[in-house]
Amino acid sequence: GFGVEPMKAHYTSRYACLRKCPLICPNEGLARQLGIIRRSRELEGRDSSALSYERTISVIKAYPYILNTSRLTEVSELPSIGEKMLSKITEYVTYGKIRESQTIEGSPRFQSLSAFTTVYGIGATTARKLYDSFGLRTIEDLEKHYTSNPPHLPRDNRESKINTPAPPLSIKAALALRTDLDEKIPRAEVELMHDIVMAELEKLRPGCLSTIVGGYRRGKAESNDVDIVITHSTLESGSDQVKGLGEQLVNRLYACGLITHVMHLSGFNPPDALRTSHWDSLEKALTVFILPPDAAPKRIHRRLDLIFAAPEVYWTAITGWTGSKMFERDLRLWAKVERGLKFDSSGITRRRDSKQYFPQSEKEIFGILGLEWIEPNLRNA
Ligand code: DCP
Ligand code: MG
Repeated sequence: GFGVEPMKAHYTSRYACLRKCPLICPNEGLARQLGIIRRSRELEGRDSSALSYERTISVIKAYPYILNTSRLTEVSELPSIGEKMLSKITEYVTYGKIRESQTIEGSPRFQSLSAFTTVYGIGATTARKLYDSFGLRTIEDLEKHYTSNPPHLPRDNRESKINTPAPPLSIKAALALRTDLDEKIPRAEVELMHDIVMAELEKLRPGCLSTIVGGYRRGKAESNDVDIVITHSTLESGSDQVKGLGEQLVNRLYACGLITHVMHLSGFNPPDALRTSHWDSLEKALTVFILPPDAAPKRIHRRLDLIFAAPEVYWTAITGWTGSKMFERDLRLWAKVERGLKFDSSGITRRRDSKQYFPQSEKEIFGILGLEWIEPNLRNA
């Protein structure tokens, strides 16, 4: 550490990593309405406006009181809440709804773009192209388009370099899996998937350690995918051992029918549209998983992300993949601006002399960063 007291968390902090943010907040309705505008900005490619909304929503989610007119002055003094955001909040507090959110929700364009981006591999840019240049409006239009025009697919993941026998997820395949991948994963199934993956890994390499991260670790009742960080005490960093373990596990899971597709397998970052958030240099496999026939009455394809880390960076990997995205973004920002440190899932480095830290617990990570420890359940910024 720095010999200084860690900064105390408070809902008025500028940094999401210093705000305790529960899964369900007292102002969910407002957060939801603002979320519609944020989503629309994102779909329209207005990224900086989308980020402003995201920041405001994050601050609202940490605000511990039910908002009403008498609290508007206090809210106007919270970080990230400028005049425009305050007027939307005032509108919500006064009328119980925000006109712009309602207009967006009812707009056919918003509905089409939202539907298109539920297909894995179709990001906002591709969705707009399909809508504007190809005149597509519905998922059925999309199905026709991708069946009749295979050589001209405006795919966001066309650069994927796959080095396993498992097939990549083409837009056509993603369309077929859309209803599956759209279904949320209950916690019990997240745990079952984890146990099945780890049982296979145990046969390959006994004694691996793993943690389920992502929304599951933050307490979400249902997840969109399963994220697992994996290490082994004997893995040497800087060698090809971590990469090798990842490839072996993916090959094995594919061979026994548990993995059906591999969208990405490497320490390099995938093409932009696969993920919009920050990327680290850890080995990762982004896959589609299906439970074995005897494990589930109803088998649904699920998104499964496996992250492989050397033991030194196991805990930074866990912290970096627990999220939320906003919490992670501000963890990096805080470390850089306030502490002269570079934080990401693959480690912590002091900028002035490149000194590296290898914390062995999450509490140690928060200590090095000079932050009060916040439990995963309260990282839903
Ligand atoms: N993450 C990050 N930087 C990376 C990789 C991941 O900040 N290089 C974080 C963001 C997410 C978490 O890791 O909080 C996992 O990403 P998901 O997209 O899976 O999101 P969640 O798990 O939070 O929610 P869900 O999967 O239910 O949508
Ligand atoms: Mg997840």
